[in-house]
Amino acid sequence: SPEPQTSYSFRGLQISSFANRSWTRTDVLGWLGELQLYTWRNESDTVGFLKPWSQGTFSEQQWEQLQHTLQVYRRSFTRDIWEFVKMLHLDYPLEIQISLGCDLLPRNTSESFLRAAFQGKDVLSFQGMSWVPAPDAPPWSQELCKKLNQDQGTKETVHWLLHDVWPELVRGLLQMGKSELEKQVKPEAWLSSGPPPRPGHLRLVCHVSGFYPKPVRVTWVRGEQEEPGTQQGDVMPNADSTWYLRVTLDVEAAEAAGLSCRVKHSSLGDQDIILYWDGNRVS
Ligand code: ELG
Repeated sequence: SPEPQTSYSFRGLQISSFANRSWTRTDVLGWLGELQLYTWRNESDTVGFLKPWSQGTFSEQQWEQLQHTLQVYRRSFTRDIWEFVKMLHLDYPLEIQISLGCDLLPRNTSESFLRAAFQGKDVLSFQGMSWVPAPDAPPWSQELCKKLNQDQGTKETVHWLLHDVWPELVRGLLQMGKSELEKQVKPEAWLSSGPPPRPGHLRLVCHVSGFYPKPVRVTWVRGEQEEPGTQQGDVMPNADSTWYLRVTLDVEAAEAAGLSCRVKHSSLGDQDIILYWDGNRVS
């Protein structure tokens, strides 16, 4: 059955839109696993906390320093892009997406990355101590990296953020947010029939709702045997930050008796939920 989540990945996502020579905005989101912890909208000078523990174990002063670094970065980034666009003769509008991440690994190690996309396609990443063009990136990406690589100070700052600041922030977040991150909520499950796929057939629907965290396994089984043809839906969000999933199976009406829906989720331990299809039900 799905294990309780033991490793968490931090993701920072930057979305920058440049509509023309003067209109631009940059928004940033920060996620730990499936929880959003930060929002930094273009209109705001400061990074917003979405959880009471978003500061992790950083002191007020450490957080101020990090925020200041990010403020300088956002201003400089915008200026940089305006300059690149002139230098490389690129056309507006343009969309730049930057994603950076940090995964804590066993034995106190961590792995980080930063990559950027231009018009939805990878253009460059930060590797070790330098900017590297993405495979298949446009030729100007070489030129861009060469230019970026001349700024030793910025490379050091990026390295420091990726390899020192972020892992330390994430460690503190795991500590301060422990109870929320390890929260377990049991699913409820029920059966219904959907619109018959064709005459003489039934569509059995197994609904599973209200569970947390997201990983779940729902199958239609006959005895212990998993039924082929099970259709997994997408896991959908409920409004109360739990999840919902439906799993359907089309069968000949005569075959429906003896089928059951089995739900495995970390909150249930080994006690899977098993719901039996009632062959006599009126659908
Ligand atoms: N440097 C000021 O990413 C995602 C976190 C990056 C944090 C970088 C922080 C460093 C910084 O803000 C800018 O540098 C000057 O001041 C520094 C001290 O504050 C140092 O003294 C430094 O030596 C000095 O030059 C600097 O202007 C930097 O270039 C800002 C943007 C860096 C950056 N660029 C970037 C561009 C990243 C990904 C992709 C792209 C281009 C995408 C495609 C374009 C068409």
